[in-house]
Amino acid sequence: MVICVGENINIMSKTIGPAIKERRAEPILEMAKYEEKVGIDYLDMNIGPSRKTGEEVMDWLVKTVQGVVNKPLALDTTNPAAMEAGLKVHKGKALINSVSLQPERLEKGLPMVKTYNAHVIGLLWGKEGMPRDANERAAMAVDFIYQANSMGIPTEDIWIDPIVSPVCVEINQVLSCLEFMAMLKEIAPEAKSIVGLSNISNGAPTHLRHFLNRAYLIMLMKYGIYSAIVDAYDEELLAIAKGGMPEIVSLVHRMMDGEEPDLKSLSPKEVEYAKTTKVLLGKSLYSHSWLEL
Ligand code: THG
Repeated sequence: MVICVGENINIMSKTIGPAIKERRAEPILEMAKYEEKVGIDYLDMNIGPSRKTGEEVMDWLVKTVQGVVNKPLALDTTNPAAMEAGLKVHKGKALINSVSLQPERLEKGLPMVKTYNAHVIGLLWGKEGMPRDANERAAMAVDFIYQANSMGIPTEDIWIDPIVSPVCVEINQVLSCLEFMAMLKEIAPEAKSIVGLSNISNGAPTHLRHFLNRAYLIMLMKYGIYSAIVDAYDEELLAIAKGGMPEIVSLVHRMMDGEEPDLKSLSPKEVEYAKTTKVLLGKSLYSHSWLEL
């Protein structure tokens, strides 16, 4: 079972963005109720940097959504004042999305985690930006956990995010996140983990994105991923996250162990997963037409 954080309420969405700006609750509530209905565990409230009106927006959004759905929220903003405004009105234990390893982020973020007794996503983004490989991710995770623990934040409340990048940009980063997931279990077994799953398919043709998202989730599951920020409208993805489709999961995991299945012996759905897994393992080169090759 993978804990699912619904990504759909975000400022970049064509329907939700304007609704947030105009404080129109209806489209947001419709989406929130849908996310709850399909079994989403946390709803991400992504308002972006929202420099000017962040506090007002987050206060309104948290109250509005928790007025109709009985779920904890992930407060997704880089504006610390907006974060705090959301935490003040949130019911239950919130998930702070996120605190990075940049010194000024840690300084403002960690005290809030403590004050509001929240969960926190530890985003592995440091002074020099994004980590380059699994070892840098491991070192940053240890650093984050150490600094949070020193503030009295228990490791169980820390959700480490290795920062997934698009497969069409950098296959080495795709592999490095997988490798890091295996390492995290050794370094800090009590820590939780999370990824922004849809990042993997950013830049891919829209109708093909879910193939990449689903296969990558299965791959991360091999290393015990705890949670993922996901598209709540992808039914097949949610089924996988909740323990369904065991044959497909087994096929992908066997391929990760080196098995090379004969595509002619597979069902059409299995072929989709097998081809996508080969791309995500770096064994075939990504191109927008990878499923047709
Ligand atoms: N880690 C953490 N938080 C995150 C991310 C992460 N928050 C933001 C993002 N990454 C996860 N959320 C999304 C939300 C939407 C999309 C991708 C990731 C997305 N949306 C479509 C698009 O932009 O084309 C559709 C937008 C729409 O709804 O119209 O791809 O990595 N901690």
